[in-house]
Amino acid sequence: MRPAMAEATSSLTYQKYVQFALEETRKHTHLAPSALQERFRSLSAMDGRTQLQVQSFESPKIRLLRSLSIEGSDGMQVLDFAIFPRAEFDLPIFCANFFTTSAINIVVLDLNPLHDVISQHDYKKKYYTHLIPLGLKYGELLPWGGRITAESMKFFSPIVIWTKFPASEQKHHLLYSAFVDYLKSWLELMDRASGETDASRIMVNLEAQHKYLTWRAEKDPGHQVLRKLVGETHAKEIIKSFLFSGVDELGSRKFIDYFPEYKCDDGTVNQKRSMIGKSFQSRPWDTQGEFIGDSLS
Ligand code: BLA
Repeated sequence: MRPAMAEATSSLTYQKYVQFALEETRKHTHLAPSALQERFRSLSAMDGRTQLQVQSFESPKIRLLRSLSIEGSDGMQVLDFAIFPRAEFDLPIFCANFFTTSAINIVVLDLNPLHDVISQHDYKKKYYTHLIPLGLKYGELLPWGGRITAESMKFFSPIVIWTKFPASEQKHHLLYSAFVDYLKSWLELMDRASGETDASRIMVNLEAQHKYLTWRAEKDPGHQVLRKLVGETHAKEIIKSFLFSGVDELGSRKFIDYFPEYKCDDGTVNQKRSMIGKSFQSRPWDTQGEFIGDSLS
């Protein structure tokens, strides 16, 4: 039996989120295990104690639903859960990234837009306008987490939940219900989505998803933690072949091709997270979901 203290610190677990997500998604579609599942099933941390768990599936409209959850021996809990649509669909990318230690929770929950929601009004109307009230509700309960880079903002939607909070059971209840509501909303969008047949529009979707994967595979703030847990080589493999699977297959453009401002004189990628250097300290959308922040370039 585990000692009482261990039970107490493990009372928060993101497994519950993953279980809900899989059960709920199965009400809408058939989930077939992805080939990645077998390959990444037995991940283990170098400390011999931290647990890493992965899940990965696909369906007729979903190219990849994948989840990585981590339970550290020191109370660290991580969830990186995403759903990537197939290229025939311009659906948003479902994104839940939660990083928890005994001191702090860092949370991003969003339906990340595949296309620009500031300039492309039709895209915003198609997927977000009806969800603005939901975003406002949770935006108040889980307030803006403070300075965020313009680069990240470009990948966020008007309903993004970006928040930070110290350990709090009440906030975790809220976070769980936000996760439930956002996932249900995404699944309804998926139900309604019909596949694109125009080859050029499929290409545009494909490229947008590839750009997203390229960004996150290079710049995601979680990489450092993963490196510490499983070592440089395994971390790279998890990032490229599991979390952001498709980055080497869906397109041939490289990070510098999409984000040339990061190119150093010697051709390597600048290690800074932000080149634009702007930060958004408060929610840059108004209650109608209109962008009211500084320009993102
Ligand atoms: C911090 N994670 C952050 C921050 C954001 C995100 C915005 C705040 C720091 C910043 O502004 O860069 C998440 N950023 C995102 C997401 C997108 C984005 C989802 O641009 C999507 C486009 N986080 C994880 C995982 C781990 C993790 C799997 O998702 C660990 C394995 C850790 N995130 C983590 C840590 C920090 C963080 C440790 C704080 C440290 C830091 O900022 O470097």
